[in-house]
Amino acid sequence: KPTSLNVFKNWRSRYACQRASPLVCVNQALAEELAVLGEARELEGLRVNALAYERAVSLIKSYPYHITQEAYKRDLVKLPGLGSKTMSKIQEFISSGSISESRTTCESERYQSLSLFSKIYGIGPVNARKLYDIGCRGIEDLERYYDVAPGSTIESVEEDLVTPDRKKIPKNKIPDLPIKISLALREDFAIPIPREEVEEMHGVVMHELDLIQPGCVSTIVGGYRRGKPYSNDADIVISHSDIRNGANIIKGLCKRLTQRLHASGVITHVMHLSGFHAHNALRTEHWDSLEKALTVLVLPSKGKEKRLHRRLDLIFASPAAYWTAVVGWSGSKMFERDLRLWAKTEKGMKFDSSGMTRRHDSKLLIPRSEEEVFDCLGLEWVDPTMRNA
Ligand code: TTP
Ligand code: MN
Ligand code: MN
Ligand code: MN
Repeated sequence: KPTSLNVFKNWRSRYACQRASPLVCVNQALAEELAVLGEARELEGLRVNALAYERAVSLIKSYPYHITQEAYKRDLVKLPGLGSKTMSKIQEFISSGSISESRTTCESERYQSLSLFSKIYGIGPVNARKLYDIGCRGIEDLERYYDVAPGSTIESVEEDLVTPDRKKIPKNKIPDLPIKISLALREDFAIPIPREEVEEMHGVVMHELDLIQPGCVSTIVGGYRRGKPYSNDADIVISHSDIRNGANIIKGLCKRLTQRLHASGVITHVMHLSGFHAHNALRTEHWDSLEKALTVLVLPSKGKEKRLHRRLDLIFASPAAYWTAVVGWSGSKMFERDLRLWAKTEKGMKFDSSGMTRRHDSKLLIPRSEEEVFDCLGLEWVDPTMRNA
């Protein structure tokens, strides 16, 4: 069904968290063409330039009309945050239907390699460039460099977290564990996960959790919640219904559930388990203090159907942090970035997945619903399916 234009009424707003951003927008081809330039800058370590393009993409995603010369002159020139570089690229797209720099970029070997490498979980732009500089071009080169054959068995867990009796491996001996796992399982990971399968993953996880701790509550977050028909992983935020004692109940539950699912063979690999130590390589701006497990799961087979390895992220929050965790993990990345920026610059508050605090007196605000998170931040409600900024 067509979305009412009224949903998009805030398209002029500076912050992505004030705007409606659908999964697929009216000017999708332009958005994708600009996104290439943003990604290329990011891969080259030009964060500020990348952000300018990412912001432009995000603004275009919220703009409800087809971008023509007329619309450009009437509306785009007045938008905050569209710089002259971006504007000339948009001009070029309006007159020719593509952006020449985006085309050249897509064809360049360097972009193709860096882009491919950075899609491996655990490889960021810095790492990708290092690999390129020592001569790596394709996935086979990475397999050689990291000494992983496709489908090979990788020591599946971090240290003694899941197999307590195993001899403790010093951390510096396995710095590339997530990368090795991602390489070994890349053929499975390349196949996107349909919504029904995300729901099945959620069902299996919550069934097991209920056996060790009844009364838990959960929300599937991430791209699934934003309406993506296919996801790269399943992200689940979990808490407990006991508002008074939930924080104690949740403590340590992430590790217990992960151990249990690993023991029963549902979780095959653990890339990261938080609360103990954090892999610097995996640190992102998103880091929060919640307990989480970044894992790989294989669903029990139905009949003779072979199930694929799937990425599964479990995030545990106390009842007080549940709704900020749900908002903080629903994304998109740009929506989250502007949520934090909005909270800080416009409201004198600090927002992250683990809570909202008023900065002048450090008071922690405890929302009882997702709507209350938006209320506390002085934001109009944005439906999760409109957070694809
Ligand atoms: P992801 O699972 O990495 O991404 P996604 O769910 O949006 O899309 P897909 O899995 O299909 O590729 O992250 C889950 C959410 O966590 C994401 O929607 C936003 C948030 N997040 C950040 O804000 N910053 C980050 O660096 C990461 C990794 C996630
Ligand atoms: Mn990466
Ligand atoms: Mn996800
Ligand atoms: Mn995820």
